[in-house]
Amino acid sequence: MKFLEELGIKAVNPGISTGTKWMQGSGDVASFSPVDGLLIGRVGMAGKHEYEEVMQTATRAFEQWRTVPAPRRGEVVRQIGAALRAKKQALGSLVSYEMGKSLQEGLGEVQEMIDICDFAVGLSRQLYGLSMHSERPSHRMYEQWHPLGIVGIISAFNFPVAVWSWNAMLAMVCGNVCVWKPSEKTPLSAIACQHIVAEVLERNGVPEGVLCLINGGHETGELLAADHRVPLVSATGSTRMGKAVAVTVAARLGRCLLELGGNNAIIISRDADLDMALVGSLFGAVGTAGQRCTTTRRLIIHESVYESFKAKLVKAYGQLRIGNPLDESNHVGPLIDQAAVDSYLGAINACKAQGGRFIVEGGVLSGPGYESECYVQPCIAEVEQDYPIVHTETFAPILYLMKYSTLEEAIAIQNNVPQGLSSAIMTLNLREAELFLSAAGSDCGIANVNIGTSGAEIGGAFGGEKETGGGRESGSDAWKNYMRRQTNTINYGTQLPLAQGIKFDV
Ligand code: UN1
Repeated sequence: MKFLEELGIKAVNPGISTGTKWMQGSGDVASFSPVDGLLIGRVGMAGKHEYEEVMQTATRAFEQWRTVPAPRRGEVVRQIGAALRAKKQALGSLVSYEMGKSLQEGLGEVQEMIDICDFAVGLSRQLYGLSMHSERPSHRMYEQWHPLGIVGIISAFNFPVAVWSWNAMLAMVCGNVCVWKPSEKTPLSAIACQHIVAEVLERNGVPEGVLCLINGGHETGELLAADHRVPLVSATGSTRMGKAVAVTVAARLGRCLLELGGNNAIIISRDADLDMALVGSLFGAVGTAGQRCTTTRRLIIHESVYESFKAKLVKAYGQLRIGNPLDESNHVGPLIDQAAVDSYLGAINACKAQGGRFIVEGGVLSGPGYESECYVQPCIAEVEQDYPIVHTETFAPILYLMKYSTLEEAIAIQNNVPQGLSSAIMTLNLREAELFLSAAGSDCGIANVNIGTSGAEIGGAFGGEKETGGGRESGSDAWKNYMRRQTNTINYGTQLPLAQGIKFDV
């Protein structure tokens, strides 16, 4: 395939890099495409030796990189953005082929990378601290932000490149160095990114160790979490993984930035524009084959519009085209692998056992075009809010419908799950919208009005509460997570008065 060549992907690829230099690594992992089931390439995996080599190189690189002025660091990120623009089509195609999302979404993911580069470049001339008024004469007090050191980035298969860039581009302008452990399910997309940035690093004489890539198994993630040389571990993935990382990092009082599971709902009010609600629900539920952490998993629908909206939804599901995501006429691609198909089937069975009624049946698709056996039918079940399955995140296109009569009840249902990432209300009623956004409303990190739950812009802080982990990445002031705050008090007078008026004369 032409895009593989353009991105420097070979049949066998070294899996570890400190920037421009590569190490093969010991064993290897094979990356199969869920699109057609074919082997795309093999990738070397890090053992303890390569891990140590990377950490030592990164430690040395930090000593230099932290002294480079932030706008200079921003200039390197600007060039990374330009390199990504040039490779957008190829990288978007690889993401689509290796992960299985539609080409439009693959390209959209690369666009998020480009956008965060632009954002980080602007930030590189800001990173503002505050100044305060000292209570003492001839004193000045302010705060400034310094880089942390090595930032460990653990990313998931569903956004195999964008989530890395949200972390790495911010961390980099802040003066940190990064060690990225991508998902074992999408190692080639990560390698392609590393090739793209390597050229920029080389051209700018950026020290080896500033942007490192370390393909490895879960033990590599465990090493990062336990390593006292890594002051911040930013991890995206399941709540189970996040809890394990959090415990290990907390035991050494390191910092974590967690972006974990979601169980996102849209409330569809009787005052909703139902056509708009349909578009938001449909893309939210079946886009990326239900494998976004922001995927719409629950619809909480007002009883007066329940039947009419259900009919619209069922009709729209009937028109979905499921197939090769690189073919732009298809809406839904495959799940990532067999394990994902198994958990999809498991959730459907559990839902039925708990009393769920499927109004659009699920199932695994077979026949020409579906040889990888990873293509599934997006499905819809009518449920009660207290079914255990409705409180679980299944990374697949299964949508649960529930009915409500008062908005307070709908908000309670929406909040009554362990996860707290994204939420939305579809309404043209101002009172409803404002109640939903108020302190008595949604308990999620993201709450939208007349927009679905997925597809957040990079300019906002991205992340959620409760079992979603509490972290915020990407826009707004998320950069502060990648820096340490220092409070400075300077005395330019001839006396040394103590704070709080304390006298200490001898
Ligand atoms: C994720 O699924 O891990 O809001 C990230 C969205 C995307 C990011 C999702 N911008 O759906």
